[in-house]
Amino acid sequence: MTAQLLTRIDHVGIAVRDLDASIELYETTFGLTVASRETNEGQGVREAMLHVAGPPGEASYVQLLEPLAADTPVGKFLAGRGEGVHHIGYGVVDVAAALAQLEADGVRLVDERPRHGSLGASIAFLHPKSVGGVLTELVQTAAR
Ligand code: V0V
Ligand code: CO
Repeated sequence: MTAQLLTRIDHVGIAVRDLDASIELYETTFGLTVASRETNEGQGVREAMLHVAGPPGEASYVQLLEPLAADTPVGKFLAGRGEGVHHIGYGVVDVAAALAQLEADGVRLVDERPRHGSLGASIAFLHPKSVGGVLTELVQTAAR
């Protein structure tokens, strides 16, 4: 048996064409509140985290992602599939340790090392071809 790596659902990442319009949609439809807005050049996105549940460090969010350019992961996704669910971000205790274990288990990694993510988190992506077609993100939240 494999020890449980995923501790919770941190966020659902949704590819959108217009970040401001999508924030407005989630605010007015569901009453959600924006917890953060960031531009992440390394990931090629402008994004917002809308809080759904839980206290900081254990919270879950909807992450709305607008591409900075066509030739970025979210830009290519929008061109190929249109707006919709782009990835799932799961909480892990230690993202570097999780990557090492998954790589040893033969899972295809997108990121060999953790990257900078929203709200100060350390993140890393697993390739959708290794996870049943789902782009999967590991999230280690910032130490409080
Ligand atoms: C592509 N594919 C996907 C997919 N994107 N499948 C499921 N979900 C997705 N989101 C499939 C695509 O349909 C193709 O399948 C195949 O992968 C190759 O697609 P491609 O368009 O040629 O794309 P690639 O290979 O150039 O790039 C795909 C990967 C890329 C997954 C490697 O999107 C990537 O590096 N993603 C990780 C970074 C990222 O997504 N950043 C934005 C979020 P077929 O047609 O061959 O079957 S940033 C974020 O979440 C942050 C900052 C945060 O949470 O804090
Ligand atoms: Co994400």
